[in-house]
Amino acid sequence: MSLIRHDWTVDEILGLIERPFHDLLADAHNCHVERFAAHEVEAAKLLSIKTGGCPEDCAYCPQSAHHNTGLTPSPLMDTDTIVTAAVEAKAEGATRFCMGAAWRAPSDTQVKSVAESVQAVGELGMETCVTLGMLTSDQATVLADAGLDYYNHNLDTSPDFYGQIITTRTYEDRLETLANCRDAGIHLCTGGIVGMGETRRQRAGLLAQLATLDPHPESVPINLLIQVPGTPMDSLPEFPPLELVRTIAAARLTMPASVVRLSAGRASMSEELHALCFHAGANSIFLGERLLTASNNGSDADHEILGQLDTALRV
Ligand code: SAM
Ligand code: DTB
Ligand code: SF4
Repeated sequence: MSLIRHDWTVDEILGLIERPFHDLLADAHNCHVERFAAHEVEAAKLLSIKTGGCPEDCAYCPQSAHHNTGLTPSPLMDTDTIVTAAVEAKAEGATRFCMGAAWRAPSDTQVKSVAESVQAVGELGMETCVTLGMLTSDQATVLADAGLDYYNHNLDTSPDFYGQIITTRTYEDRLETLANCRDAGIHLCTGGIVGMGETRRQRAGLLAQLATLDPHPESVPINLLIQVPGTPMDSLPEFPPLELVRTIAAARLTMPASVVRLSAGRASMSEELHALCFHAGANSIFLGERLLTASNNGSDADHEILGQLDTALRV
């Protein structure tokens, strides 16, 4: 059984990413099947509960008020509307419901309102996840008391590339929010984005940050940048698909017990790329036509792909 380690270095992870492709994939797959069923993926469903108008300047994000992406902002949804969407998500096969808000940091009143929704969604028998921006420890406790299972807060990239992507909040701020959630007893969902022009070493740098958290994040989303017109990242070169596979394999090998989610960007991925990512250790997806604001693969395409791979949604 592969060891759970928290002392990974950037060089060591870069060495993994650069291994001969088939050796890397074989090791990652063997590591995957030690702890997970190879023919099963977790299904989560996203809902944007507060959309757009965000004061942060994240260069990739269609919801930042700094970019003109033509998005119509909308205020925080009420609990009834959220629960209706969660009931639908459950019927589609999702076991986790993830609620996302385009905030830099919520107010205590906003956290209280989201906590009510978390409790109501939890009562449906679904796992709950929210992503609301920076949280204080008191706010994390309010959400934990409402039964929140996961908090999603991505590190996004390596510390040395981060400043080129976001200037309105620091890497340290992000680590502090993660620590506040961990201390409140909430599981962590944290990962990043590939395809933003980072180097291989910087992808290794992101994984090194995640894999030296102790304990490891329970859930690690790997997003492929969706290039949204109107953001400063709307005309970058296409990310080489096999680099995504290498990144997922390295995530699997460095965090053997974590669920690795093939997150944003699946709508532009071929069946073959999906297959390689699952083989390399990805075992979670977002279901449905929409992520927060961007398009997702859609259930027909997903049924087709999962069927061909003899893979089922985890129930
Ligand atoms: N505002 C909160 C925050 O940033 O912490 C929560 C919502 S934010 C949209 C959640 C995550 O979505 C970001 O951290 C980023 O990793 C991912 N994301 C946003 N736009 C993306 C894009 N165009 N392509 C890929 N991932 C994206
Ligand atoms: C994560 O890592 N990816 C999801 C979720 N966590 C919140 C969000 C992807 C957002 C893609 C762009 C959009 O839909 O606006
Ligand atoms: Fe705001 Fe989150 Fe988008 Fe950054 S990623 S602009 S914090 S919604």
